[in-house]
Amino acid sequence: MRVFANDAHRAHFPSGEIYNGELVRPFECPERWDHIDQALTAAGMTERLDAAALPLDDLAAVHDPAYVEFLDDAWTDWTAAGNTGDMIPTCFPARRMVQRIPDDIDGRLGYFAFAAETAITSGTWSAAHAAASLATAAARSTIDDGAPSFALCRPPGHHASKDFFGGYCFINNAAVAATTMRRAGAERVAVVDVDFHHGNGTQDIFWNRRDVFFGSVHGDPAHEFPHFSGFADEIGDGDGMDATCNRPLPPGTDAATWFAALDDLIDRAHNHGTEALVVSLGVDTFENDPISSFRLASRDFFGIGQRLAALDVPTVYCMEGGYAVDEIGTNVVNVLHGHEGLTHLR
Ligand code: 7XA
Ligand code: ZN
Repeated sequence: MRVFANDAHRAHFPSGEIYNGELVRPFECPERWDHIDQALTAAGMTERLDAAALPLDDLAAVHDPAYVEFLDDAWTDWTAAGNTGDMIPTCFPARRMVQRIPDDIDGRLGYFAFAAETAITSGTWSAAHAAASLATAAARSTIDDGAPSFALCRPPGHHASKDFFGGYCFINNAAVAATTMRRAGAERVAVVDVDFHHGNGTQDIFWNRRDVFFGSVHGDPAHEFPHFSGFADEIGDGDGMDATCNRPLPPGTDAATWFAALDDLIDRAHNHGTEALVVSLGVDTFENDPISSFRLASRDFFGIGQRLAALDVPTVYCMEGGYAVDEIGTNVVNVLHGHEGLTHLR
């Protein structure tokens, strides 16, 4: 497994996250990356491949240019307005309000956000841009020779939509990887999202597209974040009708039920004619994850990689969520080992 990773992610670490009515240390923290990095090394995956900075114009296939420009300028505009703390959105364009980009930076912050737990800091844009660059490089290398890759993206990406951020995500790394694979010649690409949370951003980006299948197994939005996306009756629209497949599952779901849903998604991806695969790899389905409620054990993560490898197409894994920091590395390595047919238990 080729690993694409660099230290650029460290520039992004907000000082707090609003969680259950309190300002807490963010669950999405740099130590997550460190533990994955260490586990990869311990498992013999010692090489780290870097990526050239992705030209901003290349993001236009995934994100609205006005949104990219907002992210690029956000910290400068925020501090120019006299602010010194992190950028936390607090005012959003809800139903029947005017959907117009405000002049004021506080207004623009709410316009381009969908949730308030995710703050922007001085280094957020450079880290998010670097993560998308890693996803691009991983996708290119995998399309070039067919060998699987893992992009150790931080911040994650699957909640980032065409024009809004939230859920710890700013640029949709998986969508950028899928677009790279399409441009490199794969006629049909699938994004399979195994994170505990629904990948609302990826779904939105490919909603009307037939060439990119999106399948997700996740916590039922009736109970779980992102609350307003990921229901089973969301199936795409227009040319993309039936190219989106959601399998929401209830809190407490066990491994057997979860894997039955994953098998279903993989069948759907296969029947869609998938020639290349992007995996939104969240490991917050783990039984001890602090903000999620599924019950996969560490040994179960092998089965994810094994099943996805059975699709037998060029595959790139993009890191998404997972907050049980002590076990995150083992769980990620188990997926990657499963993909490579290595099944010894860790
Ligand atoms: O996959 N997405 C995540 O892991 C982030 C979920 C953010 C939840 C915030 C709930 N207050
Ligand atoms: Zn998640």
